[in-house]
Parts: sequence; C-alpha cells; structure tokens
Amino acid sequence: MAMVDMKQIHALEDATDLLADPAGLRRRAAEHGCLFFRGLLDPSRVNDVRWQVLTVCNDDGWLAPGSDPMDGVAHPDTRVYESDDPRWQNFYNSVLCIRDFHALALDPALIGMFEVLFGEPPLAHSRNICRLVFPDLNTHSTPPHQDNYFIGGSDETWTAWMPLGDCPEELGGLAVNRGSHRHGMLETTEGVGPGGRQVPVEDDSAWVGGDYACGDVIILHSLTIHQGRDNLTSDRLRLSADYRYQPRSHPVREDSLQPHMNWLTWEEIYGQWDGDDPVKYYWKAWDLDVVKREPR
Ligand SMILES: O=C(O)CCC(=O)C(=O)O
Repeated sequence: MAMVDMKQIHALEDATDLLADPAGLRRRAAEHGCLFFRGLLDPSRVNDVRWQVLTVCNDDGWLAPGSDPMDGVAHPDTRVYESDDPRWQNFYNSVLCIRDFHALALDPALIGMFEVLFGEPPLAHSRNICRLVFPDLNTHSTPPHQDNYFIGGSDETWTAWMPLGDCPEELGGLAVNRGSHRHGMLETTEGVGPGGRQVPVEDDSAWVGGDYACGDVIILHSLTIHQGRDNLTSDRLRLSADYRYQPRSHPVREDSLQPHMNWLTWEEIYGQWDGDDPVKYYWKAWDLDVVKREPR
C-alpha cells in the first residue's frame, strides 16, 4: 500500500507562540496530537547533518556524477530502499556512526520545547532514525502507522520529525492525521515501506502537511497516525530524521535506548568519537524506569 490518498490536507500551523503559554501548548497538543514549529532549529546545524549523510551517499556512489552533493541528486541508475539489502545496511550503519546526527536530537531548542510540553525534563530516546527516500520508489513510501506499535513504553512519547534540508511538498515530507491519537491504539497489520506495518485510515481524515524548510520540526503523539508522502521529484533524495522524547519519569522500553535496527552496537557506533563526548550514553546519567519488551 505505502501512502494512502488524502482528501483533506490542512496547512502546517506554527505553534511557536504557544511556547510562551504552556497551558495553551498542552491544550493544542491534546486536541491535535501534533504540533508544528517553524524554524525551531538552526538550519546550518541541520544542513551540516545533511552534508554528512550525503557524503555517505556520495561515497557509496548514490549521487549523480558531477552534481553538488548538497543538492542530493540521485544517481540515475541507483534506487535503494530501507530493507536488509546489504547496500542499505552499509549506508545506514555509516549514518548511525555520524556523531552530529545523534547530537542534533539533544539540541537545546528540542529539549526545551519538550520540557514545556511535558512540564518536566524529557528523556530523548537514543534510538535515532534517519530516512532517505529515493525518487521513483513510491511503492515504498512510509505507510500510515502509529509509532506506539514500535516504541511501547509510555503513550506520552512523542516523535520529532524534521527534514534534513529544505523539503518542499513534492519531495514528500511527513503528513499527520490530526487528532487521530484520540482513537487509541488501532489494529496494526503488515504493510510495505519503512517499518513494514500500517493501520487503517478513515477516508475523510483531516491531514496536515505542506512545505517544510530546513530547521522546521513537527512533533506527534505516539498514537497519532502519520505517513510519508511520495517523493514526486524526478531525481532528488528526501532526507529526514525521527527523534523520540518522553517525560523522563515515565517508563521507557529497553529497546528505545538501543541503536536503530540493531545492526551495530553503541560501542561500534562510538568507535571514532572523542572518548569523553557527552553525547555518548547520555541517558545513563539518569535513574530511568526501564521496562522489558514483552513478546507480541
Ligand atoms: O519519514 C518518513 O517517511 C516517515 C517517518 C516515520 O513516520 C517514522 O519514522 O515513524
């Protein structure tokens, strides 16, 4: 299936002003199950991560010969998608070793925003996710799903999704089914695309989405349905990051603190980082309520 058709798409509504009004911010969060922040992050910091991910793509021969790596132009003969394809695994393992990709999840603007939302210090999960979407692969756009299925732990876990670089609508950003968290946990079935699982979607759902600029962030509750929009460009790669946060006092499932995909260990990921880098194992400084993953 991948992406479902969206009959109603509303513009992204900037919630930045509500950061000065915590009660208003929480009210909108409870109603919509998502909040959008225009320019929350310094675009140069985000673009620096984009550069490092695209450098991996370049090293792997995934970019059009002679193009500027920062433009993210896909090699015309290469189409790879998230799977156990060794080319993908090799790429993804290199991305997970990028120190600044993990450091971005701890940016003070993100942490400060979640502290306002939660009314207590947040815990940033360390299972950070990078998505890279080639053009012409719309059968593999991320299907509609709820993150809670993958995360478990506290329902009050929120995902922050951000493009790594400008992401106009045709490049296929994130679409969020506004208010869908209020229907609770839905039946998840097998799907095609990142995550490999999907939930049913009401035909008349109200979605939000649009053009995202580098530095913009949309956050969504763990039960809010969302999907990746098709990359409709002829040749551009779409890059994005998903970082997750919850109130630090809530239970966290142990795998939320493991590297995404579990193809590498933290020791392997941290191999080339400075010995005393504070981004390494930052969560170990806190007394967390870590819970086991129950078999499904
Ligand atoms: O970027 C995407 O295509 C979807 C990301 C997403 O929904 C997720 O990781 O939960």
